[in-house]
Amino acid sequence: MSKVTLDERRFRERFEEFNEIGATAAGGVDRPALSDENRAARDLLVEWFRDAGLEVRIDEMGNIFGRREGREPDADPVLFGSHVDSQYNGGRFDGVVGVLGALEVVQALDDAGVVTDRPLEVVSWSNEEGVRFQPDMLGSGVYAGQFDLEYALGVEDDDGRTFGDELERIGYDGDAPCEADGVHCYFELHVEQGPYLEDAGLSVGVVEGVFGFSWMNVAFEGQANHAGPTPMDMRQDAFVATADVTKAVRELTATGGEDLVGTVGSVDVWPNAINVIPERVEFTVDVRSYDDDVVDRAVDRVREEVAWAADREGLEFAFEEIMRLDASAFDDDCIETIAAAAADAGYEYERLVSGAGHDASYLNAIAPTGMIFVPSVDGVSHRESEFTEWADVVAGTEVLLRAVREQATV
Ligand code: HGY
Ligand code: MN
Ligand code: MN
Repeated sequence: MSKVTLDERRFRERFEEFNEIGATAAGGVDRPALSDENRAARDLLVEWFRDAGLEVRIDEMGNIFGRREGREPDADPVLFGSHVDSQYNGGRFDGVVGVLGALEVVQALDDAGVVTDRPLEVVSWSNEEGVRFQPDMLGSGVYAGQFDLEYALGVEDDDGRTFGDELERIGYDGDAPCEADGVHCYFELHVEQGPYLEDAGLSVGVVEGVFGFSWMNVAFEGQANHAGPTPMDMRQDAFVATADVTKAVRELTATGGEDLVGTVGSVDVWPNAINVIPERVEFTVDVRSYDDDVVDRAVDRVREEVAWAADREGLEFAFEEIMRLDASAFDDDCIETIAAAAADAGYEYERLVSGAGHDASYLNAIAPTGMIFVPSVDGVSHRESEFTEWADVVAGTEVLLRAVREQATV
């Protein structure tokens, strides 16, 4: 194959400019899905897609596609990208590396005058993070037929604003149907968000699959009362039950399966006053494993622990599983394409499984899919100090370039 060279300076300057949008004082970004900051990021991305000569289309879920024609316009495209929405006060690399890396790949091909057989489509998926609108990976989930459009557009944030209204407000309620219509394969470059590649001293990871996971919403309803005169045996304290379940989730991960992880990440206490016994607590539980049976058993156990805790404290409770994603093993051909691309680019690599969810999980249900990881310094992510050495970002993008070219050759 003819030589194609990434323009590292252009790529780095773009990455820095892009992450000025929603930049936080602590060096992270705050660009939650469909926020004004997310709109500004989308606008800049569309401008760059168009400057790169890509034909831009926005679909009904606000997913942004940039298409580059190949010699065979009717051939199914190679699709590659990630997401640009962020956590609240999240990191600058999560998702962005995969979208801007994909853009750099198509521009480097242009610079080299290389036309692929298959069309190429770069994509930025809506609402991958799922922090403002649950569940996560909503844009890719509708595209892959895992959620229907009406359900997704009706999902509400904590302030009761629907996904559809917010998409319209920021001007990204696109006309293109949000449905897959022939994808040759999908690649996603992403930061590992864990410690393994850094510990192994490697720049590239070949991802073999993604954990399955469940997201649960729990509510305990007790009685507010005065923190002073109320005798301990007269209390119905919603937070004590919450603490019991939190402890049980931690203990469950020690026995429920060797790769099982569990997190109580979001907790709302009412009335949340220093001298009032908590009347109501709403919280979330996130459990994950590469073994679906382990996740199933963990969900059942959490449900039991909630009921037991409510009974002990004399509370009402509500338990709802709001998202369940089975573990996904990626396509062997895509995995080997990435491994060969890493070797061709001169990078040692390690095969690993992702504990983080990705849009690739849903794409894997409709097209051969593979992922490339680059290391996260100290294994940190979903935190403003998230960092990946630029040389590693470039390494991952070199691998993406080769993998895309290989699969785009008929
Ligand atoms: O939850 C996840 O793993 C992803 O960041 N949405
Ligand atoms: Mn991500
Ligand atoms: Mn994330």
